Amino acid sequence: MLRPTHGGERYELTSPTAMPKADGFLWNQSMMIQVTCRGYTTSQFMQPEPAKYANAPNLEAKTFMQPEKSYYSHHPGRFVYIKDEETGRLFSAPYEPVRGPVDKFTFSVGKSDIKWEVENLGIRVEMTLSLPTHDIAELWTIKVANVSGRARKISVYPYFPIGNMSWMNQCAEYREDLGGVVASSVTPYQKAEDYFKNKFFKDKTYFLCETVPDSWETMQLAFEGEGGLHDPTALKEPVLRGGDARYENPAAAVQYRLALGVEETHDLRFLFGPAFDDDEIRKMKSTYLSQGGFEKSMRDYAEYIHKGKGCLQMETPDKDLDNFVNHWLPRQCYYHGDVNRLSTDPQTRNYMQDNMGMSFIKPEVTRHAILTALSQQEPSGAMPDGILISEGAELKYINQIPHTDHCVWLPVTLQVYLAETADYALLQETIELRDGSTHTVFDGFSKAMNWLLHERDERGLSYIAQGDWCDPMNMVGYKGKGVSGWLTIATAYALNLWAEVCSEVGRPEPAKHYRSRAADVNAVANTHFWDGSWFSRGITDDNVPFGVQEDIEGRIWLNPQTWSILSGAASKEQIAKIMPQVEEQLYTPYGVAMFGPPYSKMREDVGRVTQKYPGSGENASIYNHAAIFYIYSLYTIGEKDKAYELLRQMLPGPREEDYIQRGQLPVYIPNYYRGAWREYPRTAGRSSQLFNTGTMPWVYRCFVEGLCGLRGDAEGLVVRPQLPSHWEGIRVTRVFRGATFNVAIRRDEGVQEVRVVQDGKALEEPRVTLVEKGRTYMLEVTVPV
Ligand code: CEZ
Repeated sequence: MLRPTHGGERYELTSPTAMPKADGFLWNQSMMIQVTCRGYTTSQFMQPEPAKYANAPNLEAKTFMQPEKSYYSHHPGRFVYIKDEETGRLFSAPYEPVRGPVDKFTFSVGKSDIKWEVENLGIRVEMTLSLPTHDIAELWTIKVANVSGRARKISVYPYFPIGNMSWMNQCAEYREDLGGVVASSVTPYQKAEDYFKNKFFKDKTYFLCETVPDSWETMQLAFEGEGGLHDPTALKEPVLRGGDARYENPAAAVQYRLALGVEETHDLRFLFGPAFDDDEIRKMKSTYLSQGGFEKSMRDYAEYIHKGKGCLQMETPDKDLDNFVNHWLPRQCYYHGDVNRLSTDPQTRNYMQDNMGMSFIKPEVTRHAILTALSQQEPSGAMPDGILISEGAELKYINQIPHTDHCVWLPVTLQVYLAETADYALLQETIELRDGSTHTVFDGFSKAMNWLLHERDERGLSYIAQGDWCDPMNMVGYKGKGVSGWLTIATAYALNLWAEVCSEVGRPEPAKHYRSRAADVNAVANTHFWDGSWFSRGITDDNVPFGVQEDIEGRIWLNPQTWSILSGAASKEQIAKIMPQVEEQLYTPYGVAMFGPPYSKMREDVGRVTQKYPGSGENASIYNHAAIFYIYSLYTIGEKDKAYELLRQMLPGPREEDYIQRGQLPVYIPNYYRGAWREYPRTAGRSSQLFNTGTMPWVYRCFVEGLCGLRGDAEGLVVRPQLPSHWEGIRVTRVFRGATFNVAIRRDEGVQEVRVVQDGKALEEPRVTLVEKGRTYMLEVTVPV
C-alpha cells in the first residue's frame, strides 16, 4: 500500500481510500501548494500577504494554516475526467470528484514534483505537478495512454475549479488570444486606502492550455449542472457549451476529444496560476508552456530543492528512519528556513527556530536571521512577538498577543549556529536598532538575557502575560501576576547557554554573572515549582499552582520537565523521579504527549488551550515540538534508548496499521498527532497534516548531535555517538565546515569510552581539530557496549 521508491527519493501510496488525507507539498519562495492523494488542493501565494488563486466555492475566512483540514466534494482541487465516448462511462483522476473505484492507483510524492498514475476503463492517466523556482504557477502534465488493447475514442476533461474569488467582482471567459480560461476579480475591500494597496494584486486566475482544446466551459454551475460533481451535466453532451461566467463562480474546464490507437499516448500541458494582467499571462505562457519550458523549469526547481539537502546521511539498521533522515528531514527544515512558513511576520520563536535548522543546511541564512531579529529588539531588551520580514508587514493574529518567551530562543539558536560554524565573529557585528541607536550582537544578547531576568515577580519567577511557548495559554497571567514554570526554567537554560558563549569569546565576567544568575533562577524554580515528583507548569494570577499532583486535568506537563533537565534545575535524583512519571502519564503508542490528562472544559485561569478539543492542538496532543525538546534533553543525559524509541514514534509507520491510524505519509513530521489516547483511542495518533512546525530543527539536531554524536565546538568536531543499544553499528556521512566526514561507528566490547581513528591514526581524544575545508576525513569510531 505504501513504500519508498527511487532509492528513497519518492514515496508511493497505492490506495486512494486507505489514507484519504495523505498528502504532499511543494513550495518556492513565493508560493506553496499542498495536495492530497485524491486531488484536493490548498495553495497560496504571497503578495506580500498570503492570497489565493483557487478558492472554495463559498466565501472563505482568511486565516493562517490550520491543522486537520476538512475536504469536501467542492473543495478546491485539480481533476481530470475521462469519458469513454463509446459507452458514456466516466471516471476521474486522481480519484475525486467521481470517487469511483479505479483499477490502479499510485500517488507518488517526490521532493520536487508530485505524480499520480490512475488506470480505469483501459485508460491510464498520469498527472504531474511541479512548480517554477521563482514564479507563481503550477505546471501540470496530463498524459493519457490507451492500455486497453483496442482502438478507443475518449474525451479528456481537465477540471480546475477557481471558486468564489470575490463578492465584489468576478467573471471568467475563454480567451482564444491567450489560449485558455482567464478568470478576473477584484479583491474585496472597504477602506479607500486599501484601494491603493490592492491595485497591483494578481486578481486574475489563468488556466492555459498548450494544445487548443475542442471545447470549454468557464462557469462552475453550468459545468456541474444537476448531475453533481461526480457526474457533471456538461459531460453528457458531445462538447462543452463554451460559456462564460458573469459574476458567477468561475471554473476552468476544457475538453479534448481523442482517438487513441492501441498503446497510443497523448501528452497535454497546462499552466495554472494568478496574474496581474494579460501581459503577465502572456509572459508566463511563453516562459513555461512548452515541453522545453516544462523540462527546464523542472530541472531548475529540482536543483533549488537539492540545495536543501543538508549535512547528514546515515545508514543504520532502521531503513525507514534512514530514508526520512536522508531525504525528507532536511527538505522540511529547508522549507521552514527558506520561506519562513510563507509569513511576513513569523512569530519570533518560530523565526528563530526555523532559522536554527538552517545551520545544518545554509548557515549564512541563520546568521542573517539572527541579525534581522536583533535589529528589531526593543530598547528594553525585549524581543517583539513577531519579526517583520517584508516591507509593509504588520504583526497579525497571535503576534498581537503578548508572549514572554521570545528572548529565550536567541541563545538556543545561537548555540546551534556556533556549533555548526564557530563563527564567533558574529558577536562583534554592529546592529542598528529601529530608533537609530546601535549596539553589538554581543550586547543585544546580554540585553535580552537581562530582560528575561527583569520580567520576574518578587519571588524571581517569570511572568507569563498572555502566553509563553504555549501560545494559547493565555489566561494564566493576563491580570499581570501569573508566572510560568516552564519559562522560569527556560530562562535559567538560556542564561547558561549565554554564559557558555561568553566564556568561549573570552568574557569571563559576564560568563560568571549569567551562570550565577542561572543558578539563582534554578533555585527559585525548585522552591516554587517542584511538586514532589515533577515540576509544575506555573502559578496563576490568583496564586494557584497548576500542573500539580492535585490537578485532575493538566496534571503533568512535559516542557517544564524537559527544560529542567536542560537547565540543570533538576538534580539526578529529581530526574530519576521525573522520568517514570512522564512514562506513566504521558507515553502513548504514538509518542509522548505534551501534557496529561487533557482538559475537558474551560479552565479560566489557564485559558484558551483548555478549550481546544481534548487531544488536539495544544490540549494534550502528541505535540511534536514539545516531544522533540524532551528527546533532545534525553540525549543530553545519555538516555539513548529512550530517545531513539520516541524519535522513532515521531514518524508514521512502518507498520501498516500505524500508517492508517496516522493517515500520513512519512514525508514530513506534522505539528501534532492526536493525543487523548486513553479517552479517545479511536482518533489517537491521527496526524494534523500540518507541516509547519518548530519540531524539525530539533529533530535534525537530535540526529546530528545525539544519535550520530557529531557536533561541532570552537575547535572542531566532537565525536560522541549514542546508538540505541540494539544496534551494532552505523555509517554516517557528515558535511561539516566545508569538509566531509565518512564515519563508521561500531560497538566494541573492548572499549570503555569512545575511540576515534582518523585516517588510520588513533586520536587522543574523540575530537577532530583543525578541520580543513574541502578535505575528506575517514573516521573509524568504536563505542562501548
Ligand atoms: O501555533 C504554534 C506556534 O506557531 O503553537 C506552538 C507555538 O510554540 C508556536 O510558536 C505551541 O503553542 O492556538 C494557537 O494559537 C496555536 O498556538 C496554534 O496557532 C499553533 C498552530 O498549530 C500553528 O502551528
